[in-house]
Amino acid sequence: MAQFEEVSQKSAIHPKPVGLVLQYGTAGFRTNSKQLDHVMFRMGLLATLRSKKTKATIGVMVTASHNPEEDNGVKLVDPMGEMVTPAWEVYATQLANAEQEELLTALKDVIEREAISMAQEASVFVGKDTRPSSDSLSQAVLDGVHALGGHSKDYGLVTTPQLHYMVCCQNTQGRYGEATVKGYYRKLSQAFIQLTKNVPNRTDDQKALLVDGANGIGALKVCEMETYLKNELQLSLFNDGSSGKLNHLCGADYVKVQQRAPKGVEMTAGERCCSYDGDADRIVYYYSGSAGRFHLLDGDKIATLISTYLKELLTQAGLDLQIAVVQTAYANGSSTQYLEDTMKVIVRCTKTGVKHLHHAAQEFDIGVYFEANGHGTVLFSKAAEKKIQKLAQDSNTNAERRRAALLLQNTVNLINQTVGDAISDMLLIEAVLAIRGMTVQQWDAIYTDLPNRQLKVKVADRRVIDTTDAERRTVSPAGLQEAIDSLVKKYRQARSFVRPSGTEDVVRVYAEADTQESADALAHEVSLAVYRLAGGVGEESKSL
Ligand code: G16
Repeated sequence: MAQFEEVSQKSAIHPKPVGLVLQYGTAGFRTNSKQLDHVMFRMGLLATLRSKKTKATIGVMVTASHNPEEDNGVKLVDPMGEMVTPAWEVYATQLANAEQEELLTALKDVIEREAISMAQEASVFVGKDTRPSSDSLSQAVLDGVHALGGHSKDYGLVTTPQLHYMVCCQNTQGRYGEATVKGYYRKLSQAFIQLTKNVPNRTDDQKALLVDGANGIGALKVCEMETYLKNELQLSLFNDGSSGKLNHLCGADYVKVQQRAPKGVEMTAGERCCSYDGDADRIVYYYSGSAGRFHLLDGDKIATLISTYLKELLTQAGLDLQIAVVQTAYANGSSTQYLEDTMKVIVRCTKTGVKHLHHAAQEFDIGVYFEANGHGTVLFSKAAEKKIQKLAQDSNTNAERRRAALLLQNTVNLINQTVGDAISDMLLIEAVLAIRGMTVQQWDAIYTDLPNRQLKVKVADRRVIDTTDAERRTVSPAGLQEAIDSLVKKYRQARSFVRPSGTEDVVRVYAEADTQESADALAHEVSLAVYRLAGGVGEESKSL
């Protein structure tokens, strides 16, 4: 077939280094950008096959998100804007790792196993972040799409959640929104203005927010959006990419892991600040207390704020919809306790990776999911959306119920339900704080985090660590879980777990306890156990 000849010829321009094997990680392939050209070409091929199979548009985002600038990676987006289905992750791995002369066989194998009609048209949307390597790597994706005769739309520089949004808009024939960046700005800003317009006496101070753009794509995009917000939000942007390096000493991951303010953000006591990550799918908030103490409001605090707000509106609207919060093992113990015991909402724990949280959240009328690192969103079932809409349009209902239903309706419109979205989450948080008349300090005071610490350990092969129970316990290497258990017993209110990262070549260690000293000591001791029992290399442990 001519298509296969074309693939053969074009793949020679994107050759695979012999013997290189890459794993499909937490959010796709991710490694040094120099190793990724062939992977990108092949993901272009795979996205085209996935499009033929689903008869829908598929997305490919070139980004390594929170990783350092020299890395890159790829995220695949399924028809409704969600991460690609796990069965196809297996194909992605097979294609990425097939030696040059085996590529066609691997490709034909996918076609056969999925019974794909090659006559079917295909459409792929492509986006990229601001890394220097993203230009040529996204071109490699496009080459892959075209080699199999697929149609492509290159959105160029967009945030990851913007690309997810475009795919969903396209496949819902515009019902979710218009598949353009302007359409995205218009939908979100209109919802934000609707939500905040009736809030009395919002002062300039209340409208002010400091934003750390991580020197990445989020900085560019939030600037573009600002005019649409009509001064209802007054942003001061730092780390806008004009001088600093992507994610270096800034961005959501740095702030969360280091528990300190990013470089370059000039904040005064009590000012609300937030940080995006490198592709703007995560956000964390923070402020400096009166004694100069740094206060972090991470994904857990965001989930609590949003679920409290939604629960209150549901009660006011008299709507009987089940609300649940989905977290991972990284969720601070205090947040889980508050959600279960005080708020009385259902809490679920899944493995790390938004695909797992997203899936679990789909089981409820309203599923709020957030990883502690700030990656998350809210999902509304179709039935829940219909009930909200019906009530919002019902002129016979009483004013209070109707007001609550209208707020819920605009909240649905403000949320990017396809994936975590720093810009959409930021607008939602700002709207909730305004509507509830809350300061960042009041939000922070909802519950007090248990002191915690995250470390990274380098091991020869992180796959030696195998976990169970949503990554809260290890099953291998032998003796590691026992070692963790006995270390945890030494401290009060303590918990610790380890897991291999799916985005970096490290093992992650998490510990929490009643004091910061104890959390630090526990994390350190657990790191040493990992180093000893899981084949540590180089420095024993480090926090970045
Ligand atoms: C990705 C995933 C997140 C995950 C993070 C860290 O985020 O989308 O779900 O929490 O990696 O994963 P790991 O601990 O396995 O390295 P991002 O923002 O880097 O794409």
